Amino acid sequence: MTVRERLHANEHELVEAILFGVVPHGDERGAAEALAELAELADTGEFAVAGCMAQHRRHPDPQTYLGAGKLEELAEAVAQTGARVVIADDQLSPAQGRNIEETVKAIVLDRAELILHIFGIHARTPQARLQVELARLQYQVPRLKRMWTHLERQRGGIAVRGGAGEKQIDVDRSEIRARIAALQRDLEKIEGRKVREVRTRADRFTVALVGYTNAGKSTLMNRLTDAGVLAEDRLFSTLDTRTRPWRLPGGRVVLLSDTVGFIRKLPHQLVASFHATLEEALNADLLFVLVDGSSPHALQQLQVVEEVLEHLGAAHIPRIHVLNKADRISDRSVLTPIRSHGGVSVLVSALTGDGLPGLEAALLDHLASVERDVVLLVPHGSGALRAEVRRLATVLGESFDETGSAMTVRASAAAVQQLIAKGARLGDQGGPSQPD
Ligand SMILES: Nc1nc2c(ncn2[C@@H]2O[C@H](COP(=O)(O)OP(=O)(O)OP(=O)(O)O)[C@@H](O)[C@H]2O)c(=O)[nH]1
Ligand SMILES: [Mg+2]
Repeated sequence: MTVRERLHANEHELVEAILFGVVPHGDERGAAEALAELAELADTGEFAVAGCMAQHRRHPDPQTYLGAGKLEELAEAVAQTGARVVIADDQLSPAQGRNIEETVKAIVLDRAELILHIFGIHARTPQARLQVELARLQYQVPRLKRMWTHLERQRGGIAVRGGAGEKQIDVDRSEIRARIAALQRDLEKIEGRKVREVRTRADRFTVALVGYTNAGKSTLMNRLTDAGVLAEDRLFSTLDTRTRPWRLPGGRVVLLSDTVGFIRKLPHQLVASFHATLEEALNADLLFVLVDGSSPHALQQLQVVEEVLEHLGAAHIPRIHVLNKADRISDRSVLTPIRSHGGVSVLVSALTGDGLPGLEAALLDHLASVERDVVLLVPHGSGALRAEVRRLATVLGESFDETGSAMTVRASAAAVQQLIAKGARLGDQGGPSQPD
């Protein structure tokens, strides 16, 4: 049952929230885009949007984020609508948060806390749960406030610890620090296991699906493999990395990884604690950078994804741009700026399956450019080894003689080494060599 269903079952109304943000002068489109995305986040976080307010300024006010007049307007809107929550489009400093709360008399959340809240709702695996808890505590340490959870509305409480004495704050802070250390230890253990798991498949060509949240990564993963990953029209449905074999036409199997999506202004606490999850995917040999081609913000979203990839040290990994949701694009000329962004791009619909043969062909082309063709000799009676060759390499041809079979294959150096370790021998390009 989703949180929304659970709340409806409990007959709890959605909590009303007013959104606000600071945007540069003259950037009307930027303002509308920023607040539209924040509204989507608020919706995913189970809030009902009761109003939006953008202020054009060069920089947010260091003390109050909004200017004094705008802050009053926000307070009036809260009083008029009865909204219990206001949500800022940026991460607020602890002082900004406190000052707004005092004037506006509502619970103040910021973009980072809202995203952390959504991650909290969607975390399913033990690793994701620990990572979210770690990120939340790290966000909390300098603020010492109780964070928003969906239980909040049931208690009807205010998310701020009111009037905590200095002593209490010290106790809380040291408790939080101890919990952070414990979480880090637990996560290291899980990550150690994952690293070993990833190493065991180093000989397999791996493609990672990366992209803005809601671009359709999980839908494509489900189409291409039998992963059965949850895909839905909500932000951050996927919080962990899942890797599955993808069988290409011709029998070659590569691995496909689906992982957590990116977003503008991703809270740095989350990037830090999800580093291991992302790293697992970023060990890939090739990235499919998925873009929702039907979104009016496709180009900006692609730029955000590229920034995050660079930040994660993945700028060097070769990539193919996958422009998704082709079924929803009527005017394909809108894709020109994305296509001219560089590299190979393929238009697909993960929903209908349109364009997937083109994607497979682009992958095979890429494999042809990074792998080499060799002849592997496999003695008679080694059925398991032949099957392994088919899994790790693309078989281009095969001939037989009395010693065994000569398989002409296209494979990475790592895969060839692995196959030699398992008993294959390197032959001439011509065919089976004489036994020595
Ligand atoms: N029309 C259309 N909808 C699509 C297509 N691909 C995905 N979707 C829809 O887009 C929404 C998001 O899809 P997901 O696969 O969950 O997206 P994701 O990139 O995994 O998102 P997160 O895990 O939340 O980051 C779902 O409602 C999908 O049905 C497509 O090709 N066409
Ligand atoms: Mg997903």
